[in-house]
Amino acid sequence: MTAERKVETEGFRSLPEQAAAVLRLNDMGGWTKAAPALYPHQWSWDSGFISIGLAHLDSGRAINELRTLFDKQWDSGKVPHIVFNPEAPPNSYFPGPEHWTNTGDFPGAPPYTSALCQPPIHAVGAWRIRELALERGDGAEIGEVDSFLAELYPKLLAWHRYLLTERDPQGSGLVTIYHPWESGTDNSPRWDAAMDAIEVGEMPGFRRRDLSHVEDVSERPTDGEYQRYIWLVEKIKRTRCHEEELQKTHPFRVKDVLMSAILVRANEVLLRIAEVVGAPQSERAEISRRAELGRAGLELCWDEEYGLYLDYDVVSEKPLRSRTVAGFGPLFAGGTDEGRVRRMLATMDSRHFLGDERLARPLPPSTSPSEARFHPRSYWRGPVWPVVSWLLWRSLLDLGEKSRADRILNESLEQISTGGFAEYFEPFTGGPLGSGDQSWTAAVVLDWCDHLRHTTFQPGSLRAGRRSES
Ligand code: 2M8
Repeated sequence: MTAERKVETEGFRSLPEQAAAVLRLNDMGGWTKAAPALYPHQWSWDSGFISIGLAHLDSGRAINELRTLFDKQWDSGKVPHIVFNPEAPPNSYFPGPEHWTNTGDFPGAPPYTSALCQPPIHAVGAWRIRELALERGDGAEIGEVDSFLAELYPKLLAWHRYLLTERDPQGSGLVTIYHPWESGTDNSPRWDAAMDAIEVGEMPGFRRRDLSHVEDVSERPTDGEYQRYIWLVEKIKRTRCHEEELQKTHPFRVKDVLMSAILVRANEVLLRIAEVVGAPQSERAEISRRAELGRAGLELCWDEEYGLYLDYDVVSEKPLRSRTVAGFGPLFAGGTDEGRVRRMLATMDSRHFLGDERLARPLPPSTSPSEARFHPRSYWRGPVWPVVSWLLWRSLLDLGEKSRADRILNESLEQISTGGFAEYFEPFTGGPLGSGDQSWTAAVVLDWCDHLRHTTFQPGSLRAGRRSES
């Protein structure tokens, strides 16, 4: 990284430095490994968040993070969920490029990419790069960012179009995913009912590579889950990722509320980018329509009993009933009616989430501890993920829920000060889990610390009162 900027904050003085060091550690020149060993490639939504972190340090490098990813965009507009590093040691990650486009079986796909995708946070990252450049007020930097936005805009448009055409033949405004890996919340109970219904057929044997990178295998998905993950990969490969066929026959087709909500916000941001780059009115109208359609689709996923939004299983034609943090996703989209926002906040405060007395800190667990398949150490089945806390923090700030937002920021920074830049944290002990030095954890810390510099909020001041608030 070049010409790194320093971000100073009062209460968590050394955190920005440490966060920058994590991003430096994982920096591969024009892109960033998601984590030093467990994830030795470029992941799509990780890079979106990483661009937000880098925007605080070096906007040129932040630009390159997104540029490298979008260089590998498929002809269809899809942004692959992994861009593989051709120089990574063979077998350092499973399934690697030899299972995906390097087989030559996927039309319109660059080599060294996977055939899946992930939530479209990229426009949000690109816009953050611009916001920070504007704040600094350096004309040359702003010019560089704006010409990058002009380069990125058609790619973002193609990406968002893909998600609401190929991935939404129903025209519902909601994105269909083909694999839990596309949601980014891999083994969340969100997917249990849909995954339980899948019968695994004949396929070549495989060896997992992830388990050697964690202290305790209960922190990762089970072998049974991996069997299904790899079976779904196999099914996608057998169609050569033919979207129409997948939309008819694939055994896992789910409307993902979190991904769809992120897309709504990404479309709102894309509209602003369209204005900056002077895009035609017809495209602006198309983007607005898509954001509106997304909002309308999300409202149909509301569950009155849970006070949350639920994913929808296209195969069984049923909502997927589980209490997970993804159910708050529409807060990130914004524009939800006031009554439903109040209900969601009540759900967040209830014993199902922050009101659970066993929590070490009032931070949202990925899965409600009251869910039957909750597990405090297992990946997306319970642990607290800083990157998800950032999504909620951002949503709460936009809603004007400042004290709730401040509390998430403060508790998250305290947790990371103590436990390091972990991938996720045990909700009852607060201990770090998964990979250390996780890039997106560092990225959101940089954004939080920068926010602290601009507010009157005193870090640490909310801690004493937290029990009575929850
Ligand atoms: C995790 O997912 C990958 C598969 O894509 C894995 O478990 O190997 C998820 O946490 C996902 O959200 C994240 O993007 C990725 C890299 O951090 O790791």
